[in-house]
Amino acid sequence: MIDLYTSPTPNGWKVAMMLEELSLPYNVNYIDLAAKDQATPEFLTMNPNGRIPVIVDHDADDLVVFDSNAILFYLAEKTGKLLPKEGAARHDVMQWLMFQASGIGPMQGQAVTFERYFPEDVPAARKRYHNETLRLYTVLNTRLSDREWLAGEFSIADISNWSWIRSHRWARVPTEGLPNLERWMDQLRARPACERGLNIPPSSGRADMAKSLGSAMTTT
Ligand SMILES: N[C@@H](CCC(=O)N[C@@H](CS)C(=O)NCC(=O)O)C(=O)O
Repeated sequence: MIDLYTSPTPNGWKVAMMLEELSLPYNVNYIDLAAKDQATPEFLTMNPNGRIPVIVDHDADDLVVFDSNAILFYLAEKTGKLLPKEGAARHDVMQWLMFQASGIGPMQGQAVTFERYFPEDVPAARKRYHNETLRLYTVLNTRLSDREWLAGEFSIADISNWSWIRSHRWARVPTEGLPNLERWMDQLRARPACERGLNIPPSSGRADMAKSLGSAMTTT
């Protein structure tokens, strides 16, 4: 059994979607970010970075793994699914996974911060993060022009990137004019396991999204 410590946020949904895709049994432990559950001494022993998501795998000597992409990688390795076992295909998935971790996550997170939460309006910062996020979307749109998924078969790279890009409106970054990206998003939306993962833990809606994406200001 796996314990998942999470909240209704893009990084949290990644892991819930993965667990649903893999049909692995797991318990959901809701972490209230507004109440700072992620800053308690108990939580910090699991993740010294004080961020969700975290898993504890009780079938692997209570192994603790934090950071959403590290968790996706761990679960893919554990099950032998959604990541090729070797060769060029494996590196292909890993590079698009890292594209999310080092590009989409930080840039889109900052775009949301400067669009919606920063105490002052800083037009240069808003422009910078908007343009960079859009540029990254354009890279994905080109990548998807001749393939169904980002890297070979459906993989952890698709889950990771989509979990953020599906919230593009909250960042006020458009996807109009990026037809391959929109087609890919529709494919992900049509997967029942991904749909289930997006409701774990249940969200009270826009307010949760606001809190979680706002908090990305201090993260990624
Ligand atoms: N690189 C980390 C980032 C995790 C992260 O930023 N989590 C946010 C929610 S999406 C969080 O826990 N924020 C709480 C806070 O800022 O205090 C990952 O991918 O897991």
